[in-house]
Amino acid sequence: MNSSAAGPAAGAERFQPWQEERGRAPVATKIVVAGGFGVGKTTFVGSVSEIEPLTTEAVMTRASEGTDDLAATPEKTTTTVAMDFGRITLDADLVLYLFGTPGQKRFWFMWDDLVRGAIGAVVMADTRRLEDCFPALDYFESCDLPYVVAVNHFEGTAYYEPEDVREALSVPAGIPVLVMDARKRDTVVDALLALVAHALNLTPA
Ligand SMILES: Nc1nc2c(ncn2[C@@H]2O[C@H](COP(=O)(O)OP(=O)(O)O)[C@@H](O)[C@H]2O)c(=O)[nH]1
Ligand SMILES: [Mg+2]
Repeated sequence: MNSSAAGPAAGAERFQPWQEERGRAPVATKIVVAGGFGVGKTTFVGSVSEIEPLTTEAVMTRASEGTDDLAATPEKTTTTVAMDFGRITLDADLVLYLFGTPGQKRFWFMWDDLVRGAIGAVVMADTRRLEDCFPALDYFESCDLPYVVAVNHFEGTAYYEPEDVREALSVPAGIPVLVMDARKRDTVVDALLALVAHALNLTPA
């Protein structure tokens, strides 16, 4: 008979209530995760995604050595060729789809498509090379997309207070700046909650 009736099929426990109850439509939102090469975007999406994150990491070849800046992350041997994609259910009815931007300049043409329909963006920053997130900050300022700045603090590196980072990046007051660790789920969730709250604040009721 139906042998699977005895219990959930393997993997079924990963289904969310909104996936199983007919007639229940979650609010699905799109969020962009941006920042310089090696700042931790793929790690960020991977830490919280409840689906196997779709990532298009490719082993870096000598061909990209001159193109991708490896000075700060010499241990990095893969690179995101196109983008990361993941999903997280924050609340029973709030589902976030995360889209990591490709960091390299040669993929910037994709950004206009990527931000379409997004409610906001997380701009990741590494205090060892803050300037890497300027293009993302400029981009979201210019298209008026709500964003928060998430400093991915690599342990063993100097710690800077959010307000110091705000000043260094000239991030306007009112835009959340927080320090997190892309490998720690709870801090990634905090960054996403800060963005959702910030985006809702900016949306006229
Ligand atoms: N120590 C430490 N390593 C990290 C952290 N976030 C990312 N990494 C590592 O830094 C490298 C670059 O991260 P990745 O997510 O691939 O960066 P991306 O290019 O922005 O997608 C990887 O080897 C990660 O494992 C962090 O918070 N602390
Ligand atoms: Mg990546």
